[in-house]
Amino acid sequence: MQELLQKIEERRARIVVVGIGYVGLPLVVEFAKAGFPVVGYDKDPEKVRLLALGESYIGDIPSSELRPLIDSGRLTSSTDPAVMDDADAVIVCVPTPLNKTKDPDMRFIASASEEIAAHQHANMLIVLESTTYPGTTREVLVPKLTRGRFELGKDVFIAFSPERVDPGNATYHTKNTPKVIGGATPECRAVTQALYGAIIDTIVPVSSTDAAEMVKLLENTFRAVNIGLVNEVAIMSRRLGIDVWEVIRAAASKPFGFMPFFPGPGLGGHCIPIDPLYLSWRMRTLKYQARFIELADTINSDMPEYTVSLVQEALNAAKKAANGSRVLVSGIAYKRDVADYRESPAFDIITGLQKLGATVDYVDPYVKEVDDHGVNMRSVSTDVAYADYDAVVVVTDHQCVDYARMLREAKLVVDARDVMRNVEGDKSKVVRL
Ligand code: SAJ
Repeated sequence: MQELLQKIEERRARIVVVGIGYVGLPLVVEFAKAGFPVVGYDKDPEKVRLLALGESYIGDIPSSELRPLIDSGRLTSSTDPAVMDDADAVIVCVPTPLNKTKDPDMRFIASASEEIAAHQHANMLIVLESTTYPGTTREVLVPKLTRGRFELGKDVFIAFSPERVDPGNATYHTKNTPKVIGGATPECRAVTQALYGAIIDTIVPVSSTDAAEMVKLLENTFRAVNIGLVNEVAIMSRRLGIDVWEVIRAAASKPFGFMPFFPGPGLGGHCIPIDPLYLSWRMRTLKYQARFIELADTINSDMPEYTVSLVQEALNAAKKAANGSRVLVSGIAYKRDVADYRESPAFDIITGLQKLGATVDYVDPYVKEVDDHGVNMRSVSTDVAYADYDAVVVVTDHQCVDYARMLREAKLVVDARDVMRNVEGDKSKVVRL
């Protein structure tokens, strides 16, 4: 352990980050900036090629930050797992999606741990950052990475440390976001704390890898359940003839004991709709039903269909059938000001409108084309003539869109993000969630 601590102290520890996506890339940058020799390892040759050229493919990381690190030789990339042969620390940042039956898909974690085991040597630190169910590190990684070859806390160190990347967040980045760390043993936690302490301002140690795994799931379940709550409050408010957006903003004036969440057309991204289901799945194996998680998932998953029904109602009020109408979806990214469209509710909204017989286009300044969830389309031009459509539905509230022009030109706007609240104009043609 001392030898490893020494290497970390002297910034000589060789670090391999497995998976250089929106979590792994900022990590390799921070470690390289701190002076460590770092390899970004990924199965995707395109990411490896772009990183080697110092060309960023993640919105939050400018290429200008990558190039000097590549030129210095401290940061390299590879598709060859053999780079782990002389790694002192391996950090796993691979996806943890759900499969078709909404159960955890552990394929990427299993493959990464197999590869680490195949290239493992004494005195390695392995940290799992991928969001997963409590018990994964202890039940999957520890057996595979000790297996009678290495002794935990002596010549192999294993920990879990959840990622807390918020894509598009201009304030919080890897370095200034506190990092929770749980070690498989106290020695494992000490080594992990030393490593992350070299690049992150605040470290938050917890007592076990299970606790650290649960911290992350609580964080994201907290969001999913509260978003599900306000989505249901939106449905209730509409039936009561109350403006839910006004109510939430007024409730947010309470300086304590309240945190505003806002309704929307559904829950997107590869974290919030997915991570809580890792916890509810785990609880089912223990014969316990995680009711809040499942209820929130039901409500959040119904929001795209609810949004489609609002469009249909609004067209009907204008004496138009959805069937044969032309509808423009404004925004296909899963949240504002990002180009990521994974699990975006826009897909179900588009296919739902098409099932009603509407002709649907989408416009998104960040997403030129999509081929996902049964939708294969190109964005129309951002100077689209809104008047060409019978209805425009705002699904993503990108800040760069000219909503005043949309309000002037559109015949009808279904506003699922309250973007029209402060826009001057004829609000009689706006239907709000
Ligand atoms: N959403 C709502 N209403 C809200 C907030 C969000 O409908 O009040 C929707 C968004 O439009 C989006 C989805 O929920 O479709 C998720 O949004 P998000 O703001 O949680 O953003 P993510 O998924 O990119 O990132 C979250 C992180 N976000 C914040 O903390 C603000 C954070 O929870 C995690 O670090 C990250 O997931 C992760 O990787 O787990």
